[in-house]
Amino acid sequence: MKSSVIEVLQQYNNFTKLKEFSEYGNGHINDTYLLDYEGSGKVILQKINKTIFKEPKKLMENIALVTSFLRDKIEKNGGDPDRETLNLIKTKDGQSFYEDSKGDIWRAYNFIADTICYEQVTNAKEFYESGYAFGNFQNLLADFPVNKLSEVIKNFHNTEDRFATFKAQINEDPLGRAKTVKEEIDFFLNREEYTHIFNRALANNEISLKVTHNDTKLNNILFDKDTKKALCVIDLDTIMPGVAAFDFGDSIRFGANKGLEDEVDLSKVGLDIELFKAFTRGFLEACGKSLNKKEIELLHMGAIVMTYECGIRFLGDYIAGDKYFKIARENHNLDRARTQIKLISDMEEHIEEMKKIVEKYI
Ligand code: ADP
Ligand code: GN1
Ligand code: MG
Repeated sequence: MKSSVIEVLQQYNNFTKLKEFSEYGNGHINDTYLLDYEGSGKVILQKINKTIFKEPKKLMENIALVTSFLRDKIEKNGGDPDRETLNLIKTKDGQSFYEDSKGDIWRAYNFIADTICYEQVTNAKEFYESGYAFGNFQNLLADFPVNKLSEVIKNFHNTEDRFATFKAQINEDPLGRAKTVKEEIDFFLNREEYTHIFNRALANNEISLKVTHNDTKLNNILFDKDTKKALCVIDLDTIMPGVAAFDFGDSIRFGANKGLEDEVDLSKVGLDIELFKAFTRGFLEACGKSLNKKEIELLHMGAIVMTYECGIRFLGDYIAGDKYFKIARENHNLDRARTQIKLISDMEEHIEEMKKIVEKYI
């Protein structure tokens, strides 16, 4: 075990009485460990990626505020706050994180037992559940004081800004990779119009900013293993003011894909319209009342724009030399970018159908 981990374990009561310690989960960003120790339950220990999160202490302030707000709400609504929200474990000094001697920030959460975390949807009911959970998450936080939240990654879902970064990455091209992926680059450059849709709608006050999750992948929800109901929304690093259609859209991008995000066989990748329908129903049953007509009308465009944005992030990172997203194999980010391209093409073919599905809820 690394010395930094040993140093961290010493900051918490009992954590050194370890029975088990292992790397855990499939996140692309943080280092996540599962630990099991004598005398009590399991714990999720995470080192925050400080290359990505430049102000990890502010991020931890956000999470401490949001989780305690959610705890109170869930308790008031008669739910189980130990299982329906993340709960930070305090250090011996009563802090919600620990800064180690290298300046890395660590946090510990209660492990939520008897849950399943899916990488791919197995049936429409499950995806309906996930839509309801992310919609409800927005609802629970609707009266959270937004001004208390720090913007942990500036311009996180500003697609115009992401596009500018993408073009800069192509120009810099430190490894000479750009010429090998010209077709993929052109696919995105030819669709620049997508980058303006939401900035324009915000500037015209047609839609508004809400407290959103901003990283609504299926594997950021824990499902109850017995009831198969969505239980807890996790990965709260990117909670910030955002656009409802982006939470909707990122879920569709990941979960309504017939294939995995990094599937190499592109014939397996495409939009599953039944899953799109199921998620839309769940999401809008939970938060439809708080959205105006335009916000509902733009939901399906949120799916295209989020897939586009993620595509330029994956391709840009491939060109830049895989600096941002964790990779497990050569060309991993390129494979991910290609699935996004296939998915966008498929969504473009089904755009009228997607539009009709969301418009039923206006
Ligand atoms: P990343 O930002 O790297 O995606 P996450 O916070 O999503 O990190 O955690 C990675 C994985 O760890 C999750 O997908 C989930 O499987 C698991 N996980 C995280 N927190 C908990 C928890 N409190 N209880 C059980 N599993 C968890
Ligand atoms: C990252 O942390 P994780 O794996 O849930 C990324 C998201 C991307 C996603 C693509 C902070 O999410 O924005 O959409 O990968 N998170 C951050 O899979 O950049
Ligand atoms: Mg995650």
